[in-house]
Amino acid sequence: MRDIPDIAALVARREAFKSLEAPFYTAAEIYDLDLEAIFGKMWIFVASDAELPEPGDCVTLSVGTTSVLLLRGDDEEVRAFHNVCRHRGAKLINEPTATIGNIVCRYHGWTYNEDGELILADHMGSDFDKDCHGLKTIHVRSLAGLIFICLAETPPADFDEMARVMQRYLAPHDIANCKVAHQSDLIEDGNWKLTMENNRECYHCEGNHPQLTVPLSEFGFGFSPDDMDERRSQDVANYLADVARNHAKWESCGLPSAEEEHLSNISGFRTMRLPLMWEGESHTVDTKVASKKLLGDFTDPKLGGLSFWTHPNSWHHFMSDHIVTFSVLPLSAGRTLVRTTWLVHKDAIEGQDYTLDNLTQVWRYTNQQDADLVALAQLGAAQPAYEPGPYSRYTEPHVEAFAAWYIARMAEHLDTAALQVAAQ
Ligand code: 3BY
Ligand code: FES
Ligand code: FE
Repeated sequence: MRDIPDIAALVARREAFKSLEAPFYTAAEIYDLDLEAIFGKMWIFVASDAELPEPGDCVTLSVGTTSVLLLRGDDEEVRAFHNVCRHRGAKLINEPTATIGNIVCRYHGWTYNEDGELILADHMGSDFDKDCHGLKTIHVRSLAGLIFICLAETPPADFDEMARVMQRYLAPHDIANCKVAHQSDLIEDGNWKLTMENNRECYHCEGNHPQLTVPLSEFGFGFSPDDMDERRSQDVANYLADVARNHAKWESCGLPSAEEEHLSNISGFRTMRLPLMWEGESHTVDTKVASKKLLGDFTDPKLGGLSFWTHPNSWHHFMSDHIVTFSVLPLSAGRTLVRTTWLVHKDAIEGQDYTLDNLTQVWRYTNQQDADLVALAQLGAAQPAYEPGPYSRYTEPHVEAFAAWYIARMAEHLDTAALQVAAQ
């Protein structure tokens, strides 16, 4: 057994542009702290509006040890509650999805309305105060139909900045008029940070994702200047000219496309719209749209791919015909849930406008390939020979942005925790 040095010391001595020390990936103590410092404090992407389209629709999910209940009310707003009865604590909704009127606890029938107020509790006597026993609420925000929650009492205020920038990028894809075509839960045998790090680079793409049309330029070009022979320089120049042409075209029809990078914000994020490889229309194996019913008011299938990445746990790809959202939720130090959801226009008919196989193929394959890579990284991090290795400045700048962001949040959390102890 290796000793785990003091977590504060590990945080303080992290070297920039190197992967993290092993305990960050393997130690149960750091996993517990991640749940407190990151998943307990930051805005976490958990679902989209399309997953609970009607009043009464519920989605439940676990963020670490916390079970969260999302419920759409009669006013169409989504509310989030701790999924725990205020009587003797039974879990209220035990299914991943449900459609309900009020929230009724199965144990002794305590009943809560859509605002979480306790409205019925038999046999509690006339002096019992229902008002003190409402469900505990959780902060929730919808960003153009992407639902984020924050378990902290006071959530990071800079969500507003992300919402302000992203609203106009996402709105044209009209999530409100999408439905879920398919959702998959993949459990990766790796720490959640390895899942995120893997997602923030495409250094591994050429060798591992043969069917992926995501352009390398989303992640930086992936070439160091020393690797740029004449053919590559020409390819990059042609690609940049193509990007400029497409951006001008898309912007002129109301589709924001320019890169926005705010990865050192507390609610850190990045977005850009890029042409797909091979003159593609969508993330499909033949690169054509997967669904004949285009989203929103779109008439042109060739709108590239708008990608949106958020710290600490999500990424999304928006095409002309479908949207794919990814939510990363930690299960233990060495296990992580990646929930992928494919959205199509709500009027698209399966078998007629799209087939599930064609719609999901690229990301089914790619996710499995990424899961295999994450598992290898986890196996390596647990070995005695592992030591933090160097990130490429050219292909892994966003991996560094994620790691630096994570370390900064941990440092803040440990500082606050130390101050709280000192004040006691
Ligand atoms: O999984 C992703 O979204 C990224 C893009 C390509 C592969 N992967 C690192
Ligand atoms: Fe819910 Fe008793 S635990 S009603
Ligand atoms: Fe990948």
